[in-house]
Amino acid sequence: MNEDIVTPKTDASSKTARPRMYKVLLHNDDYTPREFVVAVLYSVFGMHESKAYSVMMTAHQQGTALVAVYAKDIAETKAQEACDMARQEGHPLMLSTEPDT
Ligand code: TYC
Repeated sequence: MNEDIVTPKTDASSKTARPRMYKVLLHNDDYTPREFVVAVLYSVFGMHESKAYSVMMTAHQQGTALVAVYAKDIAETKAQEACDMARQEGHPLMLSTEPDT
C-alpha cells in the first residue's frame, strides 16, 4: 500500500540553509576623533567617505551604528582589525559583533 512512499527526513530548505550572519556595530565614545572613525570605516570596511561619515555620525548621535553584515569569522576579524587600529593610535574606539536576528 503505502510502502513506496518515502518521506524525506529533512525538508529541502534545511539543505540549502546559509550560515548565520553577524552584524558589525560601531560604538560611540567621547575621545576618538571623528576623522579617525571615518578613516577606519574606509580602510577596513571599504566604505566611501560619504557613507563612512554618515555611519560615524549615526554612532555619534545615537550611540551605535550598523557598519555591515558578514559571515561570523569575517565580521569578527574586521571588528578586531578596526579595534586594533584604534588601540595603536591610542583611541578607545569600540566595534562589536552580534548575530543578525
Ligand atoms: N564622539 C566622538 C567625538 O566627538 C566621535 C565618534 C563618533 C567616536 C563615532 C566614535 O563610533 C564613534 N570625537
